[in-house]
Order: sequence, then structure tokens, then C-alpha cells
Amino acid sequence: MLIKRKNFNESEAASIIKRMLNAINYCHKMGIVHRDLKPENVLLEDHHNFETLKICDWGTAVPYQKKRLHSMTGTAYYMAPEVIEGNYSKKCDIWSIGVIAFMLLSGKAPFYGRNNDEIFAMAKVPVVFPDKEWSNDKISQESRHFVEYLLTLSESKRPDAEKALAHPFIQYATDNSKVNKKITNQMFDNLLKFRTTNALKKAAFVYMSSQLVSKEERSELDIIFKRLDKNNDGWLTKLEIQDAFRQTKQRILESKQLEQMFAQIDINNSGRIDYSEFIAVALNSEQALCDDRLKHAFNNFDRDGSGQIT
Ligand SMILES: [Ca+2]
Ligand SMILES: [Ca+2]
Repeated sequence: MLIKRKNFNESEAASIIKRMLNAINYCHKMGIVHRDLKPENVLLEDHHNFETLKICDWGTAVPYQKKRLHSMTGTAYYMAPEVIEGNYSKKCDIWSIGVIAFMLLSGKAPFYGRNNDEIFAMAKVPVVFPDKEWSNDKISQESRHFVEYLLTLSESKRPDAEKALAHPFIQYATDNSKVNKKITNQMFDNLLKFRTTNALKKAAFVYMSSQLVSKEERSELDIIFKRLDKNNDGWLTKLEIQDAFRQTKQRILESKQLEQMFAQIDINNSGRIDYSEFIAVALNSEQALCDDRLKHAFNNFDRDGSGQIT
């Protein structure tokens, strides 16, 4: 849990916040708002490498489209002023990430008090950066500005996740994970080779790769996916694939080849490649399609257990 470690330097804080914003950006685009983001709900897989973290406790999450939300939900320290007023949107998650960023960078909470009323009173006025923790020799201007940006009182002026990800502070996130060049090459070969028009086979691929493939088997592809996804929105576009291909293979994919490949990989025809589609196709299929997994996948589709899939 994020709460178990207290001190983070700017680069570590930026890595954690970047991953949180990636996840929330994806959810917001899928029309889901979390509403209770706090350090207790952020799980780190590794306390030194922040490439992979998980956001948990989705009990308060709700579908969100355009309609305003009114129920006062969340944890006092992380609640946006408009949540306290009972009239808010998905931007409440951005505020909570701002509170977490403040805490990671300074080790202190921005809003506190003996009771909820005292905490809320602090959250309704511009955030204060005490000199002791926020002096220029300790924390950079970019970091401070980023926190201020996310803790913008006016909801309409506060950035969404995509805009927040474009802030210079996010550049502090360093990526130390290593990917074997062979795996990157193999991944492109698998993407180019993938051909099946069989809908069931495609569905089985996605099921197996998202449900049955171990974290270890996925780990390097996981890193590759995040690097290919230049704008951090959780999807790969044709342009992002083309860019990555050019960098790795030093040549450009012909547009016909790119279109064909894209049509194959985009299993749900959404016009973009999501994480499970990418993993399904990029994984070495022989490895992924072992008998045990096929059986498991078959049983999942065979809902009535008749031994046949209709
Ligand atoms: Ca993308
Ligand atoms: Ca898709």
C-alpha cells in the first residue's frame, strides 16, 4: 500500500501520480468516476519500481456521463470543495490526486482538522504551501505548480486527467524498467502475423490473455504497451503503432499493411487497440495457448456445462 512508505522524492512521486492519472484517465473515458481516491486505495506491486500500481476499492465508483453527481461520498481529507457542496463531476478524482501529490511530495496533508468541518473549511480556500516543506531548495517550482493546478478550487478551471498528464511535473517520472530487445521484435512479429477471422478464437485469445496469463509472462509486454501509448490514454492508435514500428524496425509500415494489421488486432472494432487486445495478440501464441488454458477458456464460454459452445 502507498501508505506504508512515507518519503518519496520528486521523481518517485511523479511516477506514482503519472500511473494514477493514467488509470483514472482510462476510467473517466470509459464513463466511470472513482470518488474515493486516497493512499490506502493505491497498491504498489513493488516499493521501488512504480511502473505498476493498482487502484482498488471501487465500492463508491459510479457511471458518470454528463449528469451532475450529488451524494457526498469519499473521505474528508481528499474531498473536493464541490463534493462538499453536493454538486460535482468526475473532476473530484483529480482533486483527490492533487491531495495525494501534496502528501507524497511533502509528507504532510494539505487539509486537516479536529473534525470534518475543520477539514472542509480548509479545502474551500486556496491551498497553503508551508515554507518548511515547500522551500525552493526542497521542492521544485514545477512540482508545486502541479499540485496547485490539481487543487484548483474552480472545478471548471481544474484540468482533466489528460491535461494533468501533459504538465511538466510528469516529466520527472523516470522509467528504469528494462525490456529485452528480442521481446520487442517478437511482439511486432506477432502483431503482424496475427490472422484470424474466427470470432470465437479472438474472444478466447482475449479471455486467456487477460484472465489466465501470469503477471510475469505479461510484465515486459506491459511495459512495452505503456511506452507505445504516448498520450497515456490506455489505448493505442494507428499513429502510435506506426511511430513505435518506425523506432524499433527503422522503417515505415505501408499504410495497407498497417490497416490490415490494425483490423485484425482491433478485436472489438472500437477503432483503437486496448490493453487486453494488445496482450492477446502480442503474446507468444504457442505459449499462451497451452491445453490447460484452452480448457479453462472453453469452460468459461460453456456456461451451461454441456460440453458444447453454441
Ligand atoms: Ca494512446
Ligand atoms: Ca479495440
